Amino acid sequence: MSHPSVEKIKLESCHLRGTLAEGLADATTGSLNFEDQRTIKFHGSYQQDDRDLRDERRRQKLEPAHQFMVRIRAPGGVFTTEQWLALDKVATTHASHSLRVTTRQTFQLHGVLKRELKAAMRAIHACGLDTISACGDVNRNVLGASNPLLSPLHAQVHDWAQRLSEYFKPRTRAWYEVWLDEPQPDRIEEEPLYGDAYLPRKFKIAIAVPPYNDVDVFANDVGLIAIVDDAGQLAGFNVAIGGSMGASHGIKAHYPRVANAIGFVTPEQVFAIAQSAVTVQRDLGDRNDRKHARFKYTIDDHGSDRIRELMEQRAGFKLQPARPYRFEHNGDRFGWVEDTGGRWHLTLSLPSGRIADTPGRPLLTGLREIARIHRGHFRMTCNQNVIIADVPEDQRGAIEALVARHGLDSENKAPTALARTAVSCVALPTCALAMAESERYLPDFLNAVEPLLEKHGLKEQPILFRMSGCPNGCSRPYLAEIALVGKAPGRYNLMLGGDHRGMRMNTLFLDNATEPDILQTLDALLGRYATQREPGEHFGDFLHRAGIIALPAYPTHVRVDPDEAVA
Ligand code: SRM
Ligand code: SF4
Repeated sequence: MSHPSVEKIKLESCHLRGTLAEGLADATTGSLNFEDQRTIKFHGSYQQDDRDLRDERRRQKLEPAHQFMVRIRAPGGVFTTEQWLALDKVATTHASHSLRVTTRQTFQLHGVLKRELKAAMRAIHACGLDTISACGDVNRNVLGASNPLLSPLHAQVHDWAQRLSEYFKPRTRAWYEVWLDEPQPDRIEEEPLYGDAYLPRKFKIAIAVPPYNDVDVFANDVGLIAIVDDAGQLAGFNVAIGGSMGASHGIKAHYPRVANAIGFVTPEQVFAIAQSAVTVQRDLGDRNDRKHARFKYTIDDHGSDRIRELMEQRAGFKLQPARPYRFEHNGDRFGWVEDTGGRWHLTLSLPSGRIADTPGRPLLTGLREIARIHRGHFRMTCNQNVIIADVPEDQRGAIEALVARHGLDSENKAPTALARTAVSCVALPTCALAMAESERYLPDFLNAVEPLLEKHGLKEQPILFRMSGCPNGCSRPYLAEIALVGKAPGRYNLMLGGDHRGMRMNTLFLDNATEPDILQTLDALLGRYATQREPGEHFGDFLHRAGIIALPAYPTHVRVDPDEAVA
């Protein structure tokens, strides 16, 4: 039986209601029907199955072990301690006893059974959160710099992330009806911004505060780069468009792309310019081919200048020339830092963002204990880490004691700088698209690469490593200095030469490689880097200067020079 297209499903879903309420109530299966599996994404949830159990269940003629992933909407990635405890409760009552910090600064819960979904959603709502448009063809979780050192500006950026998220939230009441039993209105509401078919594809917005690009602003459909005036006040934002990581192995027409800066807007112009980008994409984006439907392809098909003109027409003003800025790096800074107001912030590196209790590592329990005494906030970072934020001086000791007791700083003490900053996507066993392991393979790979870094005296050298289980690029691997992109079980594409600021994409170096091949290659290259690098030179930059790799041949603008201030 052929299935209807996603466009048809959206149009016929009555603004994302579909038959979800009935499907959830059907106790004869743990699954939803095909259409509702698409519709539920807009509600922040994916139907999945445990891929470790797939073959065995098939042999036993059982339906797959259906379960749901739930993603929280958390613009700017800030949670109160009450919210932390509430999500912990959801994880331990309705899900797989883990909270997973994502590369977009929020939490995912895995393993929620269909019969538990409603209770989980209601508990999430009860603590002041929701999962509305955390997934689906709409604007997703808006990212905001998590750098607590720049507190006044951070607070403003967090506010912008909240407001943009709210502004682009669909108007449909479907989420409230399905999960909270709100009665359906007599007349279905309008969707003035999105229309009945919503967007052709997902849409992502991020706000960075130079000199830190911890949100990887150039990986977003719209990136806003905060520009500060001479008095330290927010002057406005440079606007970059068309970033996205998704690609396909062996298909040149599907490529990752870094966003290109098209100009500068004042704070008063932000909504208008962001809305113009969303509506240009809504109207011009490809609705026939989902693999060609992201804003980057609309931009490349029509030309960036034409898209800028259209955006200006719709916004009703001309963009000013982009202003200079400089990024130092796109990572997190671990350990304690004091902000300008005298409060303390502790950044803890987490293993692929996974917060669970495993033998000898009670991370979920430890962070729960901290949430019970902590008087500030928790901030998630886009590198899958957590900041215990806004700690008064007199509470540092108590928090430190809990950190030590539960081994929460073991990742901070990882033997190499590369391990501390490594990012890997979820992949198996929950991700339906995974071609190879990622999160579960990361510890083994880090152990294997550590002796090489030690041998070449590079244990403390910051080298950005990222791994994804398939070319969709959820860990933003194409921006890493070294990346593994899964191709098949135990096989990866080795990508090399991104920069440490999230401004230059890497290049395919080894295709379909096994771990021994990858380690042998890295051994040789790290050896050359150790002996031939210039003072302060990063690994990715060295690979380019030494002529070991060239820029990727993507048909897009690529930032050639990482020192270049404005594209
Ligand atoms: Fe992603 C699909 C996990 C960030 C590009 N992503 C998926 C799905 C839902 C698989 C699926 O469609 O069945 C994964 C669920 C796995 C699981 O079991 O949990 C998944 N993506 C994730 C997370 C959890 C990765 C992580 O380890 O943290 C991140 C959740 C972010 C969030 O909280 O919203 C996540 N995904 C990203 C990013 C990074 C970013 O946004 O900064 C990207 C690259 C940027 C981009 O959008 O291009 C990304 N995910 C994709 C794509 C490729 C999209 C494309 O345009 O080609 C897919 C596949 C798709 O949409 O068809 C995908
Ligand atoms: Fe799944 Fe691929 Fe995303 Fe990893 S990169 S979570 S394997 S879709």
